[in-house]
Amino acid sequence: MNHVLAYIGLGSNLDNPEQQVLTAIDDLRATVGIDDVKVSSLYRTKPMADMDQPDYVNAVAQVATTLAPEQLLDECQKIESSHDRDRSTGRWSARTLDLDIILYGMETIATERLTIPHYGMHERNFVLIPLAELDPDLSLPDNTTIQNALTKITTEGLVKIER
Ligand code: A4P
Ligand code: MG
Repeated sequence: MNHVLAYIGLGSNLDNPEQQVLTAIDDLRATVGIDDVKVSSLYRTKPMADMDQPDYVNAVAQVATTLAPEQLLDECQKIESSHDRDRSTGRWSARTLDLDIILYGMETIATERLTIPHYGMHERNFVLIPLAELDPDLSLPDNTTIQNALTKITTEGLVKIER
């Protein structure tokens, strides 16, 4: 079967965020239909929009998958649930684990459940910097490149976690 390279953004700011992200990576590796996983460095980041919540740990995983986009989303949401993600607390609230599909090959998707590329990727240094680490030559579906996107952001609020 053909594999698609997809990129998944991981984020956590509750209940030992670093551990949440590391175990979520193990969960991705254990998922049927995800056959290869490469992970960026982990970064400690300030909450967007100066929200009054704990710092996040963010990373990006590159996955080679045979899953269709909505199937991949199903698997990501199962992993979030297994990390006791509380969905009743509203958008942008603190969370144990958030998995966002950033890119799915070169596809552009706009359905009720999925917007790909992820709507916030171009403004988020904690997405762009790990993406560039995984593939510095990455082309984006809008015919721009990761290198071009990087010229538009700063490293403010972002610190690499040395491991
Ligand atoms: N959905 C649509 N497109 C996608 C996609 N590409 N990937 C839908 C994943 N899901 C997608 O998501 C709500 C719905 O989005 C899903 O049911 C799915 O059908 P959610 O994870 O339940 O809600 P959310 O994460 O609270 O909302 P949202 O808008 O995804 O928030 P973000 O953009 O994830 O932002 N600060 C730092 N430093 N680091 C962070 O990671 N994250 C957030 C949340 C806020 N501040 C942050 C960070
Ligand atoms: Mg989300």
